[in-house]
Amino acid sequence: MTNVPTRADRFSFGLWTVGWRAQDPFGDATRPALDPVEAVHRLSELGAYGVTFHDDDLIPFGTDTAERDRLIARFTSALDETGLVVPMATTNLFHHPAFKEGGLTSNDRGVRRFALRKVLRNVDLAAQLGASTYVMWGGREGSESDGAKDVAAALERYREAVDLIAEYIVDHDYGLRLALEPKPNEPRGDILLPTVGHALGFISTLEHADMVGLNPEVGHEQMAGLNYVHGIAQAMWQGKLFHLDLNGQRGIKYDQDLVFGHGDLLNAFFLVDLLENGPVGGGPAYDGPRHFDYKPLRTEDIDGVWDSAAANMRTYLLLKERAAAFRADPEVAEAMATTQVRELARPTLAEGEGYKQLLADESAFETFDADAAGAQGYGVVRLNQLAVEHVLGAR
Ligand code: ASC
Ligand code: MN
Ligand code: MN
Ligand code: MN
Repeated sequence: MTNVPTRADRFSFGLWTVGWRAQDPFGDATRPALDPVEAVHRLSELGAYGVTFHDDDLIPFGTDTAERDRLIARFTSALDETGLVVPMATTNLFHHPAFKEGGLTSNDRGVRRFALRKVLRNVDLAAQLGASTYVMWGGREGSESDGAKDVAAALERYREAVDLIAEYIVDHDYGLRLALEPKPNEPRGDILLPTVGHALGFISTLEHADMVGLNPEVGHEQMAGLNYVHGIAQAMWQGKLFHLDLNGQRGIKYDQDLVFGHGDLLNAFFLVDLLENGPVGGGPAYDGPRHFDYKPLRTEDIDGVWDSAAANMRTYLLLKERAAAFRADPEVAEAMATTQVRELARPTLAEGEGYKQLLADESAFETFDADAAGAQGYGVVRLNQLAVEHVLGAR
């Protein structure tokens, strides 16, 4: 059977995804705790190549050093036994009550210093386990009242923190890159760096901007009503798509963390097409891990957890196959020609042309037939319908 995941597909999962016990604000956990060692073995059997973690997923908050070493050792053994790798790690700066007013941008300076130390400690572990990306998701960096948070000062502290972590990585020659993960809200009423665009703007202010990029999550952009494919396309264009969190979300509501493709399926199709095949006008495809950050539904037992993990990968591979068929379809090529989508890759100015030549070109303005341009059809609906039909397996 095709569409069976292999290591070459580079699928990875957070320990916190399959390990989520499904506690929510209205009810208790519905599943028992999952041993990270078992998660590694099961993910490996399902065809994943990597596993990622928050420090606290692997080493519960407050664990003493001897026990910490033991937990790391048995996790490392599981990695060795299965061949699974750790492409990415991150810090939990959101669970403990100490972080209720923020981590790296808490109003309390002691909390900020503690948060920094917690990050640096886990950066050491990430490097030790061979990770190449370190994610920073600031779930508690934000506020509920505009009176109780000085956003400019908070961004200064955020910048100070990211600069320090980057400097630490450079000094230790860890080869890690930092990836900021935007989210508009939840758990805070409003979170700092709420979207891909905000985060890109922030990165441009950093001392080590070259080693800081993004980890955009499907649902997080969609919670802000934004088009994830557009965000990813811009991140790729700016060389900032260091990593990504694949999942599903249905509209502007709480963070659903559904299985990939179980939200906006057509957007997921165009996403996989972009990641796998690159922009239609040319340019590189995405070459990082295909990482899932989803939560198995609260209705599921442990079998349902593994079914949902497999569903993420299978859906991705099916969409990859559909995207390849879409790109190879002569009727799609014809429809694309009508939309002129590939014509956009051609520079607006000719080689060596400047505004003087543009002003001298009467065909650009004086004799340009704007009415004819306004009357032409682009055939976008036909192209989109062909995409729908490929997704539905009708072509
Ligand atoms: C992360 C990350 C998230 C959150 C969330 C925690 O590291 O990428 O989206 O933490 O999954 O529940
Ligand atoms: Mn999410
Ligand atoms: Mn995420
Ligand atoms: Mn999440």
